[in-house]
Amino acid sequence: ELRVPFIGGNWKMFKTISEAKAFAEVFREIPRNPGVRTAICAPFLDIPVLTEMFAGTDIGVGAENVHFEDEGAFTGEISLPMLKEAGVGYCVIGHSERRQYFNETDETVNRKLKKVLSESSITPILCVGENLKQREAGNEKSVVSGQIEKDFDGLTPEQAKKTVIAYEPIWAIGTGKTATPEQAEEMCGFIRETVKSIYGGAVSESVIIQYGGSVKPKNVKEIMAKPDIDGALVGGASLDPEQFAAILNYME
Ligand code: G2H
Repeated sequence: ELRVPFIGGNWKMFKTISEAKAFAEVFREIPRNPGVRTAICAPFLDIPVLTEMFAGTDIGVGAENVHFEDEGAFTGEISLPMLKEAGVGYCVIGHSERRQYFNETDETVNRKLKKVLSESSITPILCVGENLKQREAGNEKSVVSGQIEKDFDGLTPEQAKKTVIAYEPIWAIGTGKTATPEQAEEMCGFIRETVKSIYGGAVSESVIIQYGGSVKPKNVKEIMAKPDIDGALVGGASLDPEQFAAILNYME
């Protein structure tokens, strides 16, 4: 298969170290479909315990953010060398919550993407998506293609290919309002077209595009059946090991 399904968890600001450990103890023992790639993106403090608990398994560990400088007077930030030494395989970049509450812009997202792709083998998970107002005005496509163009600015085709894109309509995040599988597919297909217009078909056909926004065990199968949706980024439902495993085992 050209694109291996990839379903990631995004814990956001949930779980202390001991809670992360308790999750990992249960989660790593649950049988999972080996044909679905997975990773847990977690708060920085939880990363060491997760990499230790998941060593020797096929469960990846990711961060939820990174700074674009190596080091410096940036109180409260975490750099790429720090993530590399911690052994993370993934890093969420540009989540809508960071864009909304922490001043993340397409420019900082672009700098972070370039940094991660040029100086590490960490897989970035780039989040894009429109808000309710933009969708109601019929602007969702121009908003999302604008984000892709700016966030990918200056990336080589090889770098673009390695980037996982998560389409997360902001109006469907943590609201219990899922985009319909048709709406999600339409936008993921449009994202693939946008990538094609910049980098050509070889890149667009191999780039992994996830859908994110209230993905649950009950709706994942229908979402994953869509041809341009290669995976999911799961927030709330990734906090419970049984629920997250049920999502990963959507084919059963
Ligand atoms: C969207 C998603 C995970 P949730 O932010 O990135 O969260 O599944 O809770 O809507």
